[in-house]
Amino acid sequence: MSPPAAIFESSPVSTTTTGLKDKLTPEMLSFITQGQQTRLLDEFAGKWDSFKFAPIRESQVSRAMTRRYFNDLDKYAESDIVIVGAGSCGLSTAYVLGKARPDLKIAIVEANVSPGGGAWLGGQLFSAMVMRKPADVFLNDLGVPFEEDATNPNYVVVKHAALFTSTLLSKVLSFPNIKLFNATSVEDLITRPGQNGIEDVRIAGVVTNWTLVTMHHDDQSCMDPNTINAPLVISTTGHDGPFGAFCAKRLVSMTAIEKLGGMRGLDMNAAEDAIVKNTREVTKGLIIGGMELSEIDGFNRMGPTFGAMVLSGVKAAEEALKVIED
Ligand code: 48N
Repeated sequence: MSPPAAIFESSPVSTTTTGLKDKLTPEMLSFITQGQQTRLLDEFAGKWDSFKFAPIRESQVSRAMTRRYFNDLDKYAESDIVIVGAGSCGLSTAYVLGKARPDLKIAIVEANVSPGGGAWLGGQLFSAMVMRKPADVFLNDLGVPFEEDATNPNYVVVKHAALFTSTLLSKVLSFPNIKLFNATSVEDLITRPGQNGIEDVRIAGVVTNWTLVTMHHDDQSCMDPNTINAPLVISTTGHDGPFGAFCAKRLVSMTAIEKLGGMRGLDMNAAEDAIVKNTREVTKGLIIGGMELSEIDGFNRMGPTFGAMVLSGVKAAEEALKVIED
């Protein structure tokens, strides 16, 4: 089927590429007919000699960045919810909460410059991401295309993990009530005394610092941290990496819980069900989800499958709404 001539009249393709019309497959064509076609080539083609950016003064760039950042620090110093860790579980939690409660101020604190945690690859160096059903429900809601596997109806495959993570990240960052503080670590928890001493301590926010400072407290003079007050913290800091399972480990070191359960060996079936079902408020004001939970409860790990991460995010959001409404 040759593409309708009208499309080529208006698109740059017709001015720069001859004979392409017959090469476009219907799928390639769909990118043009769905309004994906771009006029950028037309916009700039042939005009480079006279090209010039609008004038700027460097301080204007600096003020454009810093004014906004410090406004955000001021605004989110009192948040309704802090999510620690912008991996697949933390971002899924934020996505569900952002859609359910656009009135809540949600701060996400992520230690890495780049959020996304372990969800940029499907496993080892392989890009396809497997999610077991019913996690396909989350992918449909998010609008991420996936393939059914003809040989096995029990899972779906996203062609590249980065397609899932970048879509989730872009949706979360588009919510006006959610702010991501990346390259920033949670290095402690804000606490309030419980009725019976340390055992039922209430978590009331997080202590933060630039990640590079957090990683070098031992080899440079202490640089005091910053804080975010919030009645609810949701920790999804994963099971590995420089700060894996941070809040779980901090609860032990402050003797709010006796010891970690310690993550068990890999068992996909056992691990994914357990993590989704047990995502919960582990102590007043602190919900733990995702792989961090395996460290608390001693669950198995599931390896290269991500359905439990997104549905643990749904469960964490549901638990958060119960706490907020109580
Ligand atoms: O991706 P992760 O590590 O954690 P989850 O729970 O979102 O997803 C886990 C998943 O990627 C797997 O591990 C898969 C399913 N494999 C399982 C298996 O068996 O191996 O994201 C955690 C995020 C990271 O981006 C960290 O940088 C960040 O949390 N983080 C922190 N951010 C701020 N402050 C901290 N103290 C901190 N600690 C970790």
